Amino acid sequence: MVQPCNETNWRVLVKNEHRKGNTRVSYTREVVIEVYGKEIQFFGSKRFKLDGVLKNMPYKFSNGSESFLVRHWARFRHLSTDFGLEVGYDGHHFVRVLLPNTFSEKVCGLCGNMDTQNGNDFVMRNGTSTDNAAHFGNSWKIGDENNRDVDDDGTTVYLNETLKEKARKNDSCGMLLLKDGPFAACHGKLSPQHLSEDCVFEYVVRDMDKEALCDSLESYFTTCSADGVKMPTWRKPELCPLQCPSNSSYSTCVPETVATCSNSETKELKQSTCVEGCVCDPGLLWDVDHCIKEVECGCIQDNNYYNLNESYITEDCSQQCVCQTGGNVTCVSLTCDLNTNECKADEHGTLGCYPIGDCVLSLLPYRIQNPSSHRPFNDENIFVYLHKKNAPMVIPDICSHSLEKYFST
Ligand SMILES: [Ca+2]
Repeated sequence: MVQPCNETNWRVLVKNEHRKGNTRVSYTREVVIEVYGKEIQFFGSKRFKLDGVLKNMPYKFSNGSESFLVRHWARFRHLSTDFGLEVGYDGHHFVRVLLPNTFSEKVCGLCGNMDTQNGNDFVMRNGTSTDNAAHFGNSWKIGDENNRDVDDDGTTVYLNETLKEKARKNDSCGMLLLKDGPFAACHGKLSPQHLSEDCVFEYVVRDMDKEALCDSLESYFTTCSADGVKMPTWRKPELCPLQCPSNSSYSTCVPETVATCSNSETKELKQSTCVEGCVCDPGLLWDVDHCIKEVECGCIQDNNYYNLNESYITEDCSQQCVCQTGGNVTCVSLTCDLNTNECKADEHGTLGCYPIGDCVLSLLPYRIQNPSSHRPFNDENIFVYLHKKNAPMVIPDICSHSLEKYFST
């Protein structure tokens, strides 16, 4: 999505998916940020992954002058680095990347070159320009072979004219253009013309799903807010209401410095822009997605945040700890013999002590269901079979890796 053109020290990637059976629109389901040799993954969860390990927010990384902070900011999972890169993801569809002006013309990718000129952003990975959006997008595609290219046959999607007219009405996408509407204050900063047509397209293509309209209006509002534009609320009880948890209320401007359990961490942040979201009643602290009293705050240990009563294993698997009231942590020693075990995260990101080499090969005179873990061995009635040690032979606990790596051919 965004990366420096001539350096490889950081980049922002997105993974998209189709939803509700509609293959004409894609949504961002995951954002991956690579910085300082670390990989930060944001997805629908309230937690995030750091190098594959699930962690709570806030999380602070610090190594000499290199630092970044991962935390919740209103609806956003938010990353900010010491060099000014900021990435926000709402866990649903909206991603934003903010960079200081010093990066102007120095970034490449789907977001363009940040030189304030609109017409020159379709530069492909190989450095050549194109006017074909599919070619442009496909050139920046990475990852496995299953990520198929977008068709570039040049055909335009046919949209029903009656529905387009409906989508353009003042109570729908047309609201973006209203000179006396809720978004008017931003018109001078960011022209709504193009975005309102995108809104019409999205709304119709997504079968007049109200969520499509809300996504578009919300995107314009969020982008303008990031630019420092103050606007009245555009939400109404019948139009994209934002439900706030108990003891909190909706605000068009939740500041970056909102009070949380780890307030000391956020004090050093600059108070610049705001995002819409929920703010706690006086005296309460924002904790991920609800408001709590100070006594309900969790614990900060080695830059990690743990919720009250949360039990966890330390990063080296040497201790099992529990976070208790007042930020107190009590631990017991954990035996993880690293000669026969490894301290690692499983596929869900949960840290644990797992036996090394717990997979064994067996020769069996019969076939077991899972086709990926067995293969005929010379005599067709003998099968080679890869399974977990001590797993029952009837419904086997299959090893995740491929059988093929055990054979040289
Ligand atoms: Ca540009």
